[in-house]
Amino acid sequence: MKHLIVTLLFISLCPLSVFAGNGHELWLRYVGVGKAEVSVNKKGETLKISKTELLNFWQGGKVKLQVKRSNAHPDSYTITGNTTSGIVITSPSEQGVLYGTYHLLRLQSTNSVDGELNITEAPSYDLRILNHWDNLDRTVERGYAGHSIWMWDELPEKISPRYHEYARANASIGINATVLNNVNATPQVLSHSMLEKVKVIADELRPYHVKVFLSINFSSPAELGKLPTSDPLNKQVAEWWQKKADEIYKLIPDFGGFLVKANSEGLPGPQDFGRTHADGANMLADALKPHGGIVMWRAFVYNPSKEDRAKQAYNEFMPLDGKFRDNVIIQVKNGPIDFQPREPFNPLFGGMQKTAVMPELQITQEYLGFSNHLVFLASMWHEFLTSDTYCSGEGSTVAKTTDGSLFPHSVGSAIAGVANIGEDENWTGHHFAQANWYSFGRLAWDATLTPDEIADEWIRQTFGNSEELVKPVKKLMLESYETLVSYMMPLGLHHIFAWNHHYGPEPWTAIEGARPDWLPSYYHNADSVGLGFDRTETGSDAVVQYFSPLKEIFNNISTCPEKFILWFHHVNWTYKMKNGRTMWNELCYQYDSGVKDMRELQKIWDSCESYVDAERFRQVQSLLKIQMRDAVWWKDACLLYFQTFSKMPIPYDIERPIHELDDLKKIKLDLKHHN
Ligand code: BDP
Repeated sequence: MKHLIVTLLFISLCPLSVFAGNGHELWLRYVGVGKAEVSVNKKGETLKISKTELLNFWQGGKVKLQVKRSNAHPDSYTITGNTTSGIVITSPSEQGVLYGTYHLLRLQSTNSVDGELNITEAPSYDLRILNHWDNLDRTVERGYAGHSIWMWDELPEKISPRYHEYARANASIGINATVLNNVNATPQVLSHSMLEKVKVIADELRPYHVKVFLSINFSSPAELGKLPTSDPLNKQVAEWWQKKADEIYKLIPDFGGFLVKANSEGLPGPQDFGRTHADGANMLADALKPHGGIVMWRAFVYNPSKEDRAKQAYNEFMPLDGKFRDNVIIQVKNGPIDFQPREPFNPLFGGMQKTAVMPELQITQEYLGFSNHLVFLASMWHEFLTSDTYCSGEGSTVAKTTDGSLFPHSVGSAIAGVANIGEDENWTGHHFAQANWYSFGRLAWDATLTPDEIADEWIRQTFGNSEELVKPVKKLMLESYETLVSYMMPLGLHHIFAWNHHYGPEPWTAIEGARPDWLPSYYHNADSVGLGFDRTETGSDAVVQYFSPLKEIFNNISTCPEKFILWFHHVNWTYKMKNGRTMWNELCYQYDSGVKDMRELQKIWDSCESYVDAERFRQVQSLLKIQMRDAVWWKDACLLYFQTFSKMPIPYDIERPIHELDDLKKIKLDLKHHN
């Protein structure tokens, strides 16, 4: 009984802790009632939010919030003072004060409010944007957390409380924009009735300074406007877009602009009319320009052709460098193929210098175990952002080529993340997938943060500050990415999934008449000699797209980093790796270490049982079992299949396969569940 009373008391004191176990509060699990006195120097919706958050949750005394004009970045802020004499948050803008407010609350939640504060922060990227791949029927392409949070059927009349919660979560990590709908966009999204719904969402997100964008379909003038063509150089077409832009901005004065997937995977685009990507992007940019909107034009283009798929985006876009309007940004996926577990960076980073380029990361785990696998993506993104392109000598990291430091563009800098958010109670399906949403926001704000720093603050806010918990969970998170790469696609292997889903291993898939570049053998090239894609000078010559000395480093099998060796080389089964093993043996040991490390990660999580609420503990525990089984499945499938080419034994000191290849080949996933 005593226990019950204490619990009830606790719950009534901490309204946000009622759902302690379901994860709905994300990292915003502020406990206790605020004891603050908060003053503001201005009126404003956003400032009011800052004030309320602090009144509700800040335990440390006086806080002064001030918007003060300056030449600093509009989103920047300073936090000074201490809990005795009071704290001052200053920014040139209301949103900057809001970011400072969440920073202060983060310090509180992570037990880091210490002595005199003297913090100055400014974002790495101006535009920190989520891309939802949400369809208007509320299905989510590559979404693994339930249906879309956008309730189009109920809008504009009914407003889900989720919009406001979503805006708050994003603002708390500095995300300041969102594309509401799928890049595979239907023209209907621009119909007037849809725009009225979009307006309501925009109104809900605005106080948190989250700007709304839409993905558009390039054929909209013909399909929605009933024009005879959607040719970007046709006057009527350009006028149609201008009118559409006027209509949008009348409803949403601060609308951000368009995201465009054109001439990609069967979608329409300017090339249907013999025009270039620049013609298409510029026409849209001209329509948005008077309203201050921008175009994010995607470089994810490839066609079945003799040319290596990894080279195609670069070949298509490099000749257009400098030909885009100043309110166009080219949105480029981190790797040259497609969000694989590990890819080298796309050479358009550093390559395109006269046009603004923004990275597109995939937060949703399309190729990394959906919402079943625990993988901390800050590790992958850190590797990507700190990769040296050498485009302006040593130290020209991908981050520097895109954040405006090497190539400033008037449109500003931007970074996008494909959202992993759905209507699941915990937003992301897996509790640890919340950490990937969190990491995207934090890295977009500060691209120099390390995975260790991000994991540390996320764990403390999400699970608590006990060192007995923080230490092991951090280890689990920091090792998860390498573990996944090892059991799925080590040494630079890529795209060895079935062609119609991206979950389990199917390196053997052969479908008559299928596009070769959608089949695994296109990528792994297993034969009696070896394994891997020859992208050297004497192969597809993809290496030529990189700057020296990287080009030479990748081109030479003895200097190519082994994590990419099968990406750039067709390697003999008996090739001697740096550790003296044959390539075949190393492949086996890599898969085996993935499986072994997974077993360790399971143990680590179990050891945390007494520090985590039962609900979250059990859910993660049961997903780790699935992940463990999947790891063995990947290892057995890939080793047994590649062994039919290498004809070499699996080293005797590693775990024996527990499946038969023929049985594995019979597994056909229920796509309704997985896709
Ligand atoms: C691929 C996805 C597909 C997306 C496409 C894209 O499988 O669903 O539409 O990328 O990014 O990875 O456009």
